Amino acid sequence: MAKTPTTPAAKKSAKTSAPAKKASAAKAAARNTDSGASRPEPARDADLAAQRMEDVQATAAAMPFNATKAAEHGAAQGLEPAIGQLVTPPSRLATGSTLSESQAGAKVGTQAPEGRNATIAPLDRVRVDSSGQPLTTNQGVRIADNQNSLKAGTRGPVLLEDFVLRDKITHFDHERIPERIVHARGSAAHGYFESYEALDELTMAAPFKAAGKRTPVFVRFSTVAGERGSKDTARDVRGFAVKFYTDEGNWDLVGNNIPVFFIQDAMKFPDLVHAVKPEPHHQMPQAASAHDTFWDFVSLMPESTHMLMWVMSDRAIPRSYATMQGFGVHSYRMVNAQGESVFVKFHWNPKFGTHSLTWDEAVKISGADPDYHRRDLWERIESGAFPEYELGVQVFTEEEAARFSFDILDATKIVPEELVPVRPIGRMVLDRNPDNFFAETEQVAFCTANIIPGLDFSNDPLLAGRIHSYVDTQISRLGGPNFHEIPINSPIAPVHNNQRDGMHRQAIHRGRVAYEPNSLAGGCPFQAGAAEQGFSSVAARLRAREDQAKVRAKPELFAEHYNQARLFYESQTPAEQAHIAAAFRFELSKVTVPAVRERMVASLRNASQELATRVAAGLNMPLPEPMPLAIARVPKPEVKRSLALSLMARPGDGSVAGRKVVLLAADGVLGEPLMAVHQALFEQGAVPRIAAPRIGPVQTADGVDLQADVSLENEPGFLFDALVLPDGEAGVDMLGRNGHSFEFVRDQYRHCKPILALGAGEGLLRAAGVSASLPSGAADPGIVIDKDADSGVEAFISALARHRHFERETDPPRV
Ligand code: HDE
Repeated sequence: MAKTPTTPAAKKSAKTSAPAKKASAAKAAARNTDSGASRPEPARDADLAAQRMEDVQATAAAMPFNATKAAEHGAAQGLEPAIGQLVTPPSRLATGSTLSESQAGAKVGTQAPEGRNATIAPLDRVRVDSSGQPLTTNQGVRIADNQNSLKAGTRGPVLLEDFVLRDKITHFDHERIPERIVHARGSAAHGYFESYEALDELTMAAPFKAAGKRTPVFVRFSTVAGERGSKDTARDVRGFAVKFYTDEGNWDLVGNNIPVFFIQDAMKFPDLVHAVKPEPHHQMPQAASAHDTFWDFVSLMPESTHMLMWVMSDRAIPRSYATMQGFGVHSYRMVNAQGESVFVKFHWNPKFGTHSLTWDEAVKISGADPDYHRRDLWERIESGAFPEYELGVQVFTEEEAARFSFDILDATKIVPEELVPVRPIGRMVLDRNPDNFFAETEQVAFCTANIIPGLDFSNDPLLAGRIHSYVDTQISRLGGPNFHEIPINSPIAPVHNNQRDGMHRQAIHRGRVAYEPNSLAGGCPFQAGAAEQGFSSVAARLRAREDQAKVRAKPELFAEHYNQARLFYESQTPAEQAHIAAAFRFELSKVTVPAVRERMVASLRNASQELATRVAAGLNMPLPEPMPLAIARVPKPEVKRSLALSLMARPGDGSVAGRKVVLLAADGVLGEPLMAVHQALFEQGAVPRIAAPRIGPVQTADGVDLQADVSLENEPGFLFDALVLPDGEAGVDMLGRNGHSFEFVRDQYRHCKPILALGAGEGLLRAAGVSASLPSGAADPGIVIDKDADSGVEAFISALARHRHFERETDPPRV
């Protein structure tokens, strides 16, 4: 029973009106976090809590039932998913986490601008510049003394309370993260992709929506087998991974510089990697396939033969990341707005041409400069010789694919360009180096699963394994599931979902709703459906020729292992074929078990009798019987020779931009002609460097001011693309008394690179035992002798543009 009010305050309240009582009841109720009235009373006035309660009720009530539930069922919905149900709340109060978000502060700000996720946006939001700033701890406390730890007396023990020391050392102790399982060694750059045209008929993918449209990219190049600190010039496949930050989400095209792979099914990937990595008992050799376990494995896996041809070719020792091709490897799909799809294979073709090293050169470089490719990429970008690649696609239909003599789901096969030409669709320019290697290059996480509307996968079983593997591996490498929020990985497209928590979460989600369907957030974030360009998988799939039962087996055509290995070998120039034979000879000679060697040569017989014979002769062993084939009836290949497969098919745009040329000097050389060559090279975008016995001033015979920026010992000659020998008797004489000079000349010669000899400099050629004539007796086009030291530079620059002069090559080398 209600008591009669007795106090004056109680008496006053008893006199207030009924609506006022209701309002205050509603206001009081609105201040609780549990249990609400069965029907909340409206109490709108200036009371925020009550307003929120009312607006929440209105938002939820606008969704009396799940109106899209019915549309979740049936095949038709799978093709055209419905858009999620959403209502607009009467105010933002309804969806906020807290009424106190209006309390502004220097740290908290106020509230998230509507519909915004601040963890995406240009990287400027996380760049740090410390100019003019005092040193602080990670908590922002200024550090008075960064030299001494806190001690009890100058000679006393260090105190545990020294949080400044502990802040510094603790962070340092955890600076390293696990390296990538494969592709640990890499280098990366920012740039953009520019579409040549709108590709509406093929795809609705964002980067291809209009001619000239630019999409930011981050590209990481890598070797596969070596550890993070291993040499760049190992014989290995190179990773070519491109992250497109499109306005419809991130698309990662995670490819290699070789268009095929060793294996056909993800099930074999750990075996392959265990076989090629350093042998587990003694952890040798580093970054090399020339050892027993690799050749044991691949000789038992004849499907790897095609890939082996590429890996034993000069493709596996590129001159620069800027001079190698890239490939998506698998067949992918492009899908247009009408839902029609075609198969595509992606190709990146370098503007500067495809140039490689020679093996002897690669081995020497790995000692003198293990960062050779990393340095080259960095220096090219710093000097404006931006690496550029044209993107092309081979487009073919499901019906065409069904008629090919090989299976397009088999990653050990290419689609020859003679069968399906490459259509250029855009270009990519790498024009900005990262600010910080760790934050960007090391923390970038590529994933084949990152695709966007307009693209889709094929049923390639190798690709399927990759779609799983890449995200999975980052969870331990980058320490949890929120690596997509690390700035280099975050998209520029908006990110809104109900995923929450996990290690190192950055986003602070506003509101209490983290599920869908919901009515309390007005249904947001809502299912995009087909109408809002949500990603839908292509319904059409290559129909399996067998029945649809679950099965662990390969399609029949996967059993054909040699047609394309043969195609590759027979499409090479004689010099390239000789390099392939020499590489097999070298690698197999490193094997300690003769049976493995024999097995590999037996397999090679099926690809090329001629190659197998050469390799066997090189290993001083009899030719073994050919390995039995895994297929009963070998399909006839459509193409027997494909010029596109030779490195020589892409000499480049004729420029010498980014090429490094060394000009030898010593006291007594003539400075004038040397500097004329220097200037001509520099004007063409090449990078000339003056090398002398010691760095610093060179006393030239003609008084020209010359400074050596390289010494003969600190940058050996094989690091350069070309060599210039100076004029001036006294200087040449001095160089002739320095053994390093001969190494410069001999290495340049042996590696088939151009040499320009100015005037008396010709004497150094002779002294080093180098002939200006080819073995055939004709003049060597890569050796320019400029007797008067005034006219040879043009011929030299065009010899440099050609890169290598294999006409002079002999096996074994003459010099
Ligand atoms: Fe990878 N690969 N891979 N791979 N791969 C990785 O992912 C994997 C394959 C390639 O610069 C890992 O983030 C499986 C083919 C590149 O960060 C890992 C299979 C091709 C990069 C992984 C393959 C590639 C990787 C290691 C067989 C060429 C470096 C760290 C099913 C088309 C990306 C990481 C970068 C890296 C798995 C085969 C290219 C372990 C399971 C084929 C360029 O997830």
